[in-house]
Amino acid sequence: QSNEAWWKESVVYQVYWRSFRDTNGDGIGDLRGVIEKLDYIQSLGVTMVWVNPFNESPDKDNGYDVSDYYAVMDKAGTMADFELLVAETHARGMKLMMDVVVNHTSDQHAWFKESRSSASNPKRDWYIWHDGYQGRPPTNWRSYFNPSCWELDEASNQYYMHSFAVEQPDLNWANREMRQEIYKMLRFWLDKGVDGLRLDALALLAKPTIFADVENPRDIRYLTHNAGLHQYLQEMNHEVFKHYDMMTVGEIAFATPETGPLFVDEERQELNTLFHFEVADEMPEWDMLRFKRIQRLWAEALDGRGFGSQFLNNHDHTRQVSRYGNDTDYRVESAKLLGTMIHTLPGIPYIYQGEEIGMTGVRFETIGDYKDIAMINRYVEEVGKGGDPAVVFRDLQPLSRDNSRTPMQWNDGPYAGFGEAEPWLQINPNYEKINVEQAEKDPDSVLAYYRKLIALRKANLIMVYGDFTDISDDDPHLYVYVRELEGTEWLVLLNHSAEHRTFAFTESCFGNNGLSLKLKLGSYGQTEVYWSSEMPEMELKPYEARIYEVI
Ligand code: TEU
Ligand code: CA
Repeated sequence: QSNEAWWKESVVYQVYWRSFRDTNGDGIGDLRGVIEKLDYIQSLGVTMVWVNPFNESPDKDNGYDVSDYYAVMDKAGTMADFELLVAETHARGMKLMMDVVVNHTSDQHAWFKESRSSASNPKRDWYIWHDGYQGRPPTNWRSYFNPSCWELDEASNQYYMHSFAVEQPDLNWANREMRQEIYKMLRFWLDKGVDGLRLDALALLAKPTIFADVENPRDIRYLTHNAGLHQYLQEMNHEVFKHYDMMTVGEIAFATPETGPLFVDEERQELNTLFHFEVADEMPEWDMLRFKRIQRLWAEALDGRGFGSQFLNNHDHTRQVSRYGNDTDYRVESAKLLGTMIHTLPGIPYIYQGEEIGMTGVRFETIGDYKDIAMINRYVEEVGKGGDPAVVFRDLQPLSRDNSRTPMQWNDGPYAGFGEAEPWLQINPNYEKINVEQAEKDPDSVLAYYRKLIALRKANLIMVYGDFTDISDDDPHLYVYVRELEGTEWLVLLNHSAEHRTFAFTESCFGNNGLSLKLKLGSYGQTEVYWSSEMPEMELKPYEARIYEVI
């Protein structure tokens, strides 16, 4: 089964390059910094490196506002640096995934400048322009980052649509010519040797058919999953993807087990895989029963049809150990537990830089210390409506996107080894304890455990192709499941709590009376190897994770 489609067996490491390693002392990470650290990335055992957007950009939304799709932004480096990154990644047997933003551009993109130059410009229709309604914006729709998704252009007295910041006008995917330009751009990068595309904000490509007020503008779902979306993706596949040996992962907000398979069903020829956000966007804190239900429904929905993804954090969400684990008393233990879960559930696992050393979220002192445009705009909006600034600030801190964007902690020296200068975003003060150098020295570190976990997954296709059965029902702390492939069974036991917990096996767990378990990996580094069914219960320590083979 191996390599029938290599992408299914991927383990992806996400590099938020501006916070990874700064090599020229301007306080901002860069592509050369990624190259410098490729040996480290390779040492994790991952197969693919996803790099966040590095195209020319005024950087209002950290690169997600592209002003030139064919250029590399100065902060990131040069085209030669990028080409070297591709070559050096390949030289280490890994693949490179690029992040492409095709729902919108920057308002500084030449296309938008032309589009806004006059209502009769040929590129007018490349963006979404509408007349106002009785002196107000065309509809009451919100954007992700603002109270309205409409911005008035005074010169033409029309509004343009922006699903994100004002500086991120949405492209009009209904325009054929514009779509062809996007496909051409994708081919340009694929021809440079890019192996994978992470496609940003795809659920928003097709706009609502009717431009009218909605009853509840805050529930932003109306911006997503509109008619035409799947045609665009099929066309993109037909024009671009299917001509390359590549992997695609779509960022699909509000995908559900009902709609998700429509994107990744192999027969439909759209995308290889997707990110859904039923956890990261919609489950603010750990909720075991909810999480189990989400996993069960997605596994059923995708079974035999397509491949999903597993992640608990990325550059848009706070650190998983702070949000879904326990970053005080059990930081190391819970980081290992969450990692075990992500790498043993069905779907392609993603590691977000720093997760492998158990990096945590931060609390900066003032709003001025934050750079996240989503948080800042939200703060301005709430305070503008009369909210108490201190309260608004406190409420926004836990989920600020800057929690995950603080510089990578390489060592306990100046600037945590990130670079020679004050970084663009403050370093988490805990870098003196939590850093790569320390983790390298400690055989029980989260880092050492991640390496074993990834190696185990790569050596055992059951983790990729095995069926999934949850046998822990509605236990609120224990998550226990079986993966099964061609007669081989693996058992994963996870105790998501700060107490000792006992799991009682029932006969239905395995349907036979003899049960012998061979430990493949345990987060407490147990030495015992066999466990037998004569002990029908198993005790797990706080945040303990174990992976067994049933023999
Ligand atoms: O995020 C898009 C997004 O739609 C959200 O679902 C995201 O989960 C949200 O920001 C969480 O608070 C993508 C990028 O990942 C993000 O960094 C960009 O700001 C955004 O698109 C606009 O390009
Ligand atoms: Ca730099």
